Amino acid sequence: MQSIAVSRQPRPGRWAISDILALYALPMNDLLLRAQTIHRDHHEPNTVQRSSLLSIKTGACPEDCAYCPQSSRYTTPVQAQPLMPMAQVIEAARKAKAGGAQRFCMGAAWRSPTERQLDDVIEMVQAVKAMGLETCVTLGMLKPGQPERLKDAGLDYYNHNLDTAREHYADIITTRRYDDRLQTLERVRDAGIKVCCGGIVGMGESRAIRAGLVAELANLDPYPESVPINHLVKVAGTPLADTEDLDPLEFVRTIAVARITMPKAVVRLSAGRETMHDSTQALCFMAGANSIFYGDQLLTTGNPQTEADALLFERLGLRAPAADQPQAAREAATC
Ligand code: SAM
Ligand code: DTB
Ligand code: SF4
Repeated sequence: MQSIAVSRQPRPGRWAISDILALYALPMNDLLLRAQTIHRDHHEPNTVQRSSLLSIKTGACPEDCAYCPQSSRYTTPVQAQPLMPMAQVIEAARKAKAGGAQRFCMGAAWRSPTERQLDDVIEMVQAVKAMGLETCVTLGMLKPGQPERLKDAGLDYYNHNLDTAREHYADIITTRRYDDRLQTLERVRDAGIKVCCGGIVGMGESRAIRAGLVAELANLDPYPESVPINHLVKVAGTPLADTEDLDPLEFVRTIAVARITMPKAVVRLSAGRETMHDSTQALCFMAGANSIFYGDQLLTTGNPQTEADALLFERLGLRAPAADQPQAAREAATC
């Protein structure tokens, strides 16, 4: 019994779920002030980093993630597509760059890539990197040696989400374990690739589960450089298609709590913006979000039109950052 109690105590300087729940419970104005103050201590204010997404291999995924339209277990509007030819990837990256994206993220609906599949992705990473874009891929679980191959190809970020709290994981995904995810994250970190890791809210979870997800992320040592907070995109045919709506202010609170617990991370307001009111997005930026997915498409679902985003940024006085780095990191680099 004692060892269980001890293992639940956070190490010094780490976040207890009770501390995170206390943040969630603050009056909204106090929470936003605290998040915005921390944000300004570590980041250039009024700037938003932009990443574009491309699904390079779509659907027919053997995993059973209850939120995902790409799982082969569910009948959804997604049409499976094999690995995209290189020329199409380059064209998409060219368009993304011309549209103002700083990073190009390529996603594949795999449980785990084979060496042969990785060969193809490596060529894509090299080509996109050579275009002067930052590179990110999300390919599922990686075996030993695979992160090193991606690092050698010039990969900047690997996206691999924890998605929810450990205790909620088996309700959402049964085909892999939480520790499998953590193992890939450790391999990516050890290879010297920057970590992009976040989760999804609005899957019918309790606030305690949301706090548990944030605690897992914030207690990674070090915590991720990039933290995507996705709002569930409800897709017909998936088990979560009819999930009750999350209060938008609870989503804003989640962004604020991520900002406070991971001060230097770039917090991305990720999936779910297409149906999100502009005012909610504005509150998310006030709460410390400083990145978005930019472009009309996420992987298989829609995202706001780039023109609509440009207009929203103009209304909010937001601009692209001078460099895709937290201010503290830039200052350290120039000292
Ligand atoms: N198969 C790889 C994996 O699972 O890591 C990479 C692609 S997977 C689609 C990347 C991430 O997309 C998931 O971890 C999840 O966070 C997010 N995602 C998938 N479907 C979503 C949905 N309907 N709403 C919000 N986020 C979603
Ligand atoms: C992340 O955290 N969100 C992105 C990206 N990483 C790969 C994916 C969102 C997917 C939303 C559903 C879809 O378009 O298929
Ligand atoms: Fe497959 Fe990734 Fe979708 Fe899960 S989230 S079903 S692993 S593509």
